[in-house]
Amino acid sequence: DHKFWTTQPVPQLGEEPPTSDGYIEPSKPPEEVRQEPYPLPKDFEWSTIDVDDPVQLREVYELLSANYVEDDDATFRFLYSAEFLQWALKPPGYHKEWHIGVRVASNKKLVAFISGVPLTVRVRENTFKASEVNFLCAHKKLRSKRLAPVLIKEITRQCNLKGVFQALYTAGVLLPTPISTCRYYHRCLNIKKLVDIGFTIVPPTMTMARLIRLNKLPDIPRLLSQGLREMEERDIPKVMDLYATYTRRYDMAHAMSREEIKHYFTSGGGQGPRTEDSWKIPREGQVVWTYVIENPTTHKITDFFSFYSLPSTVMNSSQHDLLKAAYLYYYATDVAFLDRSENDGRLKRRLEELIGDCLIVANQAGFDVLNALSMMDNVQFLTDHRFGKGNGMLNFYLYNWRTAPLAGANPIDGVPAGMGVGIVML
Ligand code: YNC
Ligand code: MG
Repeated sequence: DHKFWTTQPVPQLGEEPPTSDGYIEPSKPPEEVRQEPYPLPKDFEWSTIDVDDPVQLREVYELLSANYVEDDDATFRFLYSAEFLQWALKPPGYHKEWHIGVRVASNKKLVAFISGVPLTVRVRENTFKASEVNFLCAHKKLRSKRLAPVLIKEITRQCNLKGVFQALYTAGVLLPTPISTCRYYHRCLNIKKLVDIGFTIVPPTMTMARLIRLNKLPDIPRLLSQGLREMEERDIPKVMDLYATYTRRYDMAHAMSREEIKHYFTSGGGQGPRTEDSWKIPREGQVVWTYVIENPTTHKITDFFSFYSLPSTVMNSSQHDLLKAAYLYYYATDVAFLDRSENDGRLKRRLEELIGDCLIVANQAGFDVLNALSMMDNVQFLTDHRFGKGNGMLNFYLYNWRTAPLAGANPIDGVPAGMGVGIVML
């Protein structure tokens, strides 16, 4: 029984799916929102984190690197870089009040964190402002002390003070009540290393050499001749249009402004001037990688794809400390805008071409694996591109918003290719 979650404006487990969409609790005017921070256990104090201060950013980085999300077997732990945290926590319109820390009063050590960033989200036919809540973390020594509910209530209060009453979040744990549950898939790139660290195995009916051969990728992207190159600032208006049109196909999408397109696709550490063949140069500290296809004759941007870098600490290998993982981010293609009759398999083929090049680029850049979830249109290419089904699941949640579960997205479980979740959470 969820002592905390039963008190919150979320659909409770086992409730009938709603017949119409809408809020659970009405919004309040700012003066009716609680004005004082929620009380913390004695010996702890609230601390707004200034992520522009390298010292404070470092403190968040260190808290997360030792205490954030691990896989079920405690072999890997997410290692978000300081550059990544800057990028994720400071999108256009961010509020520093939504970067909330908890410190030990006596020595000021940072022991817990939660964050929100603003976004405009569309869920089916409703579009509203919301907060994307992420990086909830309590130090390992402070677990099971009911600190998480206090952090969640405080971030809710801070969102409410800015007039935001809805939120979006993901978690591996099952809470009341997911709008969708996606599975992680993994495309192995560096087979030898992934076997060494126990990320994957050589199946009993195979040899290492054969496994490597089966997963071998070309050195050069196939779509170079069709105009593949890294995205540049001048592409922003065209990518924005393509993104907006393509994401209409999903039940839930992030309505991105021009500034957000710029931020999420062309900023983050390591961004720099592009040269003709810069796709093959891995840049230190780069967080997000975006490629467009510019038709050489019409100069239209017909497609794009992107991925971000999120390594994990390898906790029990004598040979390797770091799993270099790339995660598939957003993509779009104008093939989707064709009539259904004209389209007829062309979308699937185009997505396979795009993701094929995404794999080549990620491999050339030195990533060990490309991860993707069973969301967006991913089910159309996961199997053919040799993504393996992972153990991890990710639940998607909305706070203070009712909607029926989003279309399923797991072909392996016999559900048709989903047009459900269209938002990638970092
Ligand atoms: C979780 N991940 O169920 P009940 S994901 C939400 N998200 O409450 P305690 C969680 N709730 O069931 P611990 C949760 N994990 O009794 C636990 N809970 O009603 C609930 N791990 O609190 C749990 N990061 O403090 C229970 O638990 C209550 O000491 C128990 O702390 C939890 O960022 C945690 O996985 C996660 O650092 C801090 O385990 C700790 O275990 C930890 O006794 C490793 O809490 C890192 C980790 C979570 C990653 C994420 C999204 C968070 C979303 C939070 C919900 C936001 C709602 C919207 C707010 C804004 C609204 C507006 C406007
Ligand atoms: Mg606790």
